[in-house]
Amino acid sequence: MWCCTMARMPTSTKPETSPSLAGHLLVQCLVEQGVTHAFGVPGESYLAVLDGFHLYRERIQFVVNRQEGGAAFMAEAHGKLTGRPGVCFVTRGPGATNASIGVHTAFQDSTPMVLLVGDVASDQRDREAFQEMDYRVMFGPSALGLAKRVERIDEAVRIPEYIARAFATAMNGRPGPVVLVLPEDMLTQKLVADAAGKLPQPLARVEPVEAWSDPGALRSLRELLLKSERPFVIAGGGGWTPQAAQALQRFTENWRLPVGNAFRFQDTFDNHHPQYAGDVGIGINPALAKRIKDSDLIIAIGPRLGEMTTGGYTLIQAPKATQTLVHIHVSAEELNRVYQADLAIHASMRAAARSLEVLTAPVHVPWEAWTQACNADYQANLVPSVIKELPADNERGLVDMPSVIATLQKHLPQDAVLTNGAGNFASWLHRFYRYTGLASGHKTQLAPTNGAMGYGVPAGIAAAITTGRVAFTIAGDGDFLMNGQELATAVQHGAKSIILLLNNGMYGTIRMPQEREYPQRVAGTALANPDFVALARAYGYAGVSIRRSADFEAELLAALARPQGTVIEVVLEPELISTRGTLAGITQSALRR
Ligand SMILES: Cc1ncc(C[n+]2csc(CCOP(=O)(O)OP(=O)(O)O)c2C)c(N)n1
Ligand SMILES: [Mg+2]
Repeated sequence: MWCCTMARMPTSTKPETSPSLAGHLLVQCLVEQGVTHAFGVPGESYLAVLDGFHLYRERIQFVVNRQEGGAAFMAEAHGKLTGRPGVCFVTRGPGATNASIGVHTAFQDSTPMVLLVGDVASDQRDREAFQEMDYRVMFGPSALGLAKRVERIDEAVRIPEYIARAFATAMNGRPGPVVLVLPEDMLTQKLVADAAGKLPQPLARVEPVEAWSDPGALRSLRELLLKSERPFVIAGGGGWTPQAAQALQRFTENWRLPVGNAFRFQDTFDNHHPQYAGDVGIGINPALAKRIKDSDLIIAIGPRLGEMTTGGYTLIQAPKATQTLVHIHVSAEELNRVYQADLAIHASMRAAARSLEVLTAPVHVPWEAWTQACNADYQANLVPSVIKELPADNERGLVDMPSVIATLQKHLPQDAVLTNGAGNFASWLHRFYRYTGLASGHKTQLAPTNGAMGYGVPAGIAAAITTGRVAFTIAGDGDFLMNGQELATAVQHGAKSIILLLNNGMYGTIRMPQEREYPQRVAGTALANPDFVALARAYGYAGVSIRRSADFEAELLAALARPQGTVIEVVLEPELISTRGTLAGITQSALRR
């Protein structure tokens, strides 16, 4: 299993006293699974676990958050970064409900995660005791659910079994979240030695199980490729490692295939590669959308082929694509669920990529020009659209966002982690930033495929805490305030992130279709914002505000150089609603209808 470089890897291995409570054993089991950081908000329901964190403080850090939504997002981001389950602790009812957004994100994004919930004592159960709720009903597994599995640990002696199962379940097949419920009285049980005088011991670290591609199916894939004229690879989904991404690259190079990255898996395949075709997501390059429609063979390696990656199931029609469809996925349940594929291959990404890279390619393929044209479309889309209605940077706010992204590209280190939540502000990054592929050794994008607002700020902080790499977040004014309180978490833990906050005074993503459907009838989308610079400073971040794109470079360099985090507020011209047009343009075409 691969892992990130741990910035503050604890050193000593032995606790100063031995574990004596169930809560201690639980933390000991997490340490055995290789967990170095757990995120959470405390509750009186799991004080014995907190005591376990104290006992094992040299080996595992409990990162205390300010809201469980932020904590769950940080754990999810940690899972995305490392490929191992991110761990989050919350208390019952209110804590668990707050954390649910991170569980949903881990589910839709196929990220391994374990949420542990301190619960009411067993002798109070089923009376609607204080903050009691039914976690199986709330998080209960289903095809459209929140968690892969929900279990309760009733006996201290079985903690090692439940933790090992939770880690295996979170990583096996399609990765996802597991919820473990911890009754308060179970956590305070004294550990009892067995007849041989031995205390319960953690089970060994679990590794995800590989699913190998069927050799017959690979032969069929080769035949489909040899019959194709315009093949197209879509890569993405969970479960990738740098080695698997390298093997994917060799496969696509051997066969000269164009590759698009699925929605918010933009770092699966290197964006600088001459066969890269662009990201298959929201605000897709129209030329790329046409390529996908025109292709005669789609090989989806890893992604679920969700609504955002398929242009609302139009680029690839559900349930039966007009193109020949090969779907390679790590979960048997996902295959032939939404799409009836012409060829479905059940394999983990590591195994699939290793099988694909040894699939013998012919010396010449007929689609060389097609692949080059796909890349040319991508390159052309990097050239900013001319938005005629806008003057140069004006007194109302900055307009040259493409130059801001170009400055980022120039100065961020190659392994910087870029994070974002949900909103039109992210489209600048999605369209213009060129992510380094996972093949170079690092995951560089943390972004929610479930479109959860408020993800970017905690994800950036989690990346800083756990990797020590440069963490850069782009946020909207709406998005930032959903989890801005986690700046306090960053400061408390000595973590630094750089946040570019695009302030357009509105929930622009909603205002855009509002203007299209109900022109000039603004309701519920305008925002009166706080002083973001003062707010950042109050938390202990540096705060600056700019109105001209020319001022961004100096502020970015200053932010990279300073020891603490920085919020760079960009006062954005509200007309600049997307990378391709203005609000006024939308109003005019709506009124003409
Ligand atoms: C948790 C959550 N709540 C609501 C939404 C719906 N939503 C998507 S984008 C958006 C507005 C984003 O506003 P802002 O962050 O200011 O970015 P902008 O669109 O202005 O660029 C809203 C309300 C969501 N995706 N997630
Ligand atoms: Mg906004």
